[in-house]
Amino acid sequence: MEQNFKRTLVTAALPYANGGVHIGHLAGVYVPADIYVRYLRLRKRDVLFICGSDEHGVPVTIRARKENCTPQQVVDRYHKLIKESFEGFGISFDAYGRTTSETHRQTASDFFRTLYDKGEFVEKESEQYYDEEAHTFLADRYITGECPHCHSEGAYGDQCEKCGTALSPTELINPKSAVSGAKPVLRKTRHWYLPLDKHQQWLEPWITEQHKEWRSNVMGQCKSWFDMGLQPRAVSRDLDWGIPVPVEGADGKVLYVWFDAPIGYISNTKELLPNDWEKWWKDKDTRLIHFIGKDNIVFHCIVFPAMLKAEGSYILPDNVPANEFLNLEDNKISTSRNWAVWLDEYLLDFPGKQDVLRYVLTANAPETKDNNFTWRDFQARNNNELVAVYGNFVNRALQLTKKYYGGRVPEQGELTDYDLQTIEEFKGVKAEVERLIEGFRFRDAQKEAMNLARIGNKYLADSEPWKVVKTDPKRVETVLNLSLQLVANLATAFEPFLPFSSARLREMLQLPEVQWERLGSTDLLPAGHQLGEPALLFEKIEDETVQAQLDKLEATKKANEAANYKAEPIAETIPFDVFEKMDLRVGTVLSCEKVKKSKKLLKFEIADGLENRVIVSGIAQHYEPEQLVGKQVCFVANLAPRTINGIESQGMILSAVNFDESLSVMTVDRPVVPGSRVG
Ligand code: B3M
Ligand code: ZN
Repeated sequence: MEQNFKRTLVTAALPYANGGVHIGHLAGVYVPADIYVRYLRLRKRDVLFICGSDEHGVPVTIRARKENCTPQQVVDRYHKLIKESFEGFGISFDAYGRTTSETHRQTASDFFRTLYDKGEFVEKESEQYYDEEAHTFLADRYITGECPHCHSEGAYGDQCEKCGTALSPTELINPKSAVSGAKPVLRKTRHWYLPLDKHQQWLEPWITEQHKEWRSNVMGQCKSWFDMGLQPRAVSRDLDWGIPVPVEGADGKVLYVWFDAPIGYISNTKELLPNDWEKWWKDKDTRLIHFIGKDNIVFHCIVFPAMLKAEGSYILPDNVPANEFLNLEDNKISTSRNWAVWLDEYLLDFPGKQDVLRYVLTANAPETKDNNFTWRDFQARNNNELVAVYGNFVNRALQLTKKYYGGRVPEQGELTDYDLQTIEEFKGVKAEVERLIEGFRFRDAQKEAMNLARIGNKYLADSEPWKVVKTDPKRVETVLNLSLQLVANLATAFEPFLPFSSARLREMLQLPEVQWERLGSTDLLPAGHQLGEPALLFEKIEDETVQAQLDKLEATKKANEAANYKAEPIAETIPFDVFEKMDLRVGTVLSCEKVKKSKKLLKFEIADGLENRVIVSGIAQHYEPEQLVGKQVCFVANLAPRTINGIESQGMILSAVNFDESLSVMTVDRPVVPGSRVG
C-alpha cells in the first residue's frame, strides 16, 4: 500500500516533439497524472512529477524532411508548443525536460554503456533495407510498398494503415525508399539487443503474481506478450538523429528512441535535483508510478523494467495506470489526418475555460475502455453540470449571503435533524474521493466531488432561505452558514481536478489555504468572516460556439477527403466527329428563380446571342438564384428539349462535380459575347 512508501515519483509519458498535443493526450495521461499529483501534494506526501519532450525517433526526421528543416528545428518548435500547452492547462510538472539535453545524452549513454559492459546485450547481425542513392539504412517507416494482405499501395514498413496489419519491411511488395524513391537493397548491419526472452523468467511472476492490482487492460496486454514469448529487442538503429551508440565501431548508429526515452524520466529528475535525484530512483522506499496511454504499455511494463533490472541499481515501477484511447466525434484521433482538438487551439478558442475541458475529459476518461469526446457532450456537461449544479449552488449561496448579511458568514445556530443528515452525507465524501483517487479511479472520484454540489443544491432548495427569511431569520443564518461550509468544501474537493476554478472560488471566499485534511468539516469558514465579491464560476456554452468547433472538424474531414480523392477512370474513347456533334456555348444568366414545388430545380433565362432560351437545371441545392444572375455559364445548346415540371428546358448547364458531390457551375475566365462557342 501507498502509505508504506516515503515518497512517490510520478512520471507522465514523454510526448513526441513532432507535433502538438491534443485532447487524447490530456485525457489519457496528463490530466489523470496531474490529479493524482495534486492530490498527493494536498495530502502532504513527498511527491515528484516528471515529464519532458521525447525528441528523438524517426517521426521527427520525417517531419523535418517534409518541412525542409533540421530535426533540431522541429523539436525546438514543438517542445515549446507542448510545454506551453501543458502550462496552459495547469499540468503541474516539477520538471519538464527534453531528450536533446546534454544531461540526457550523458545519462542515456552511460546507461547503455553500463549494460554493455555488464554483458547485458546480445549483438546480432541482420539484413536491413539500405538506400543506395541516399546512402542510408532505412527505418521501417521510411519504406513504403504494396501491402501483402490487402494489396493497397503506400503501406509502411511497419504497418499497413489501410488494413491495420503489422508488417516487417521485407514483407512489402515492390518496396520503395521514402527518402529517394529508389528501390532499397538488403544490407547486413549489426545491432545490440536486449534479450527480453531471458528476462521473461522474472518479469512474468513479477507482474502476474506480485502486481495483481494493476488495471486489467494493462495486465491483459502483459499476459498476451508473455504468452507469445518475449523476443530479444534491438536497442540501436542505423540513423543520424539520436544519441550515438557509445561503443567503438558503432558509427552511424544511435540508441533506439524507445531505449533513450524512458531514461528521459531519469535525466529530467537529475536536471531538477542534481544532488538528490538518486533517492527518487534507487531507494526502495520510493514508489514509482508511470502514467501512460495503452500503446505504451509494453515499453513501461516490460522493456523499461528489464533495462532497469539489467542496470541493477534502480527500483521498478509500482503501478502503470495506462488508459485506453479517446476518440473524437466517433473517429480515431489522428495527428496526420489532423483529426484532433489541439490544446493550443482550445486555449485560444476557450480562454479561461481550461477547467471545463479538464472536467469533461475526466468525466469521460477512457479508464477501462475507449471513449468518445463529442462537442455536444462537452457543452452538455458544462451547461448541465458545471453551470447548473456546481456554479449554480455556489452562486446562490454567495449571493444570498451578500444580500442578507453583506457578504459576512452568519452564525451557525441550532442544527435541525435535516442539517445533521446533510452533514452526514457530505462528511463521507473525503474518504470516498481518497479511496478512488488512490485506486486511480479519477472519473468516479470527480463524480464524488460533484456530489457535494448536488447535496448543496438540494439543501438550499429544501430549506428555502429566501422564504424562511421573512418568518425565521435565525434559521436562515444556519442554512447559509452550512451552505457556505459546503461551498468551501467544494473548493477543496475540486482542487486536484479543477485547480483554476478552485483558486477563483477560494478568492471569492477569501479562503487562502486549502486544507485537505479538513475536507468534510463544517467550520472551514468562521462566523463573521468577510467573503469576497461573488462572480460566476462557470458560464453557459452556447450552440454557436459548439457549432463553430463542429464546422472546424467538418472542414478537416473535407480536406482529408479531398486529399485522398482519386479521380474516376476515364470513359470509353469516342471519335472526334461524335464530340463535334455537341454544340457547347456560353450564355449570360438574365434571370434565375426556384421552380415551384421543387427542391432541386432552378429555372434560368439565358442570353445566347440569338433568341434567348430557358433552361431548367437541378442545382438548387448548391446555389441561391441570386448568386448566378449575371454569370456567364457554359451550356449544351443542341440538346433535344425536355419538359421538366411543366417547363420546357432548352439545353443543359454544365457543372463540375466535386469529390463530395457538390457542384460548381462552369463559367468563363474572361467575359465573352453571349452565344460564343466552347471548343
Ligand atoms: N513518446 C510515445 C508516445 O508519445 C512516446 C512515449 C515515451 S515515454 C518514455 O506515445
Ligand atoms: Zn493492408
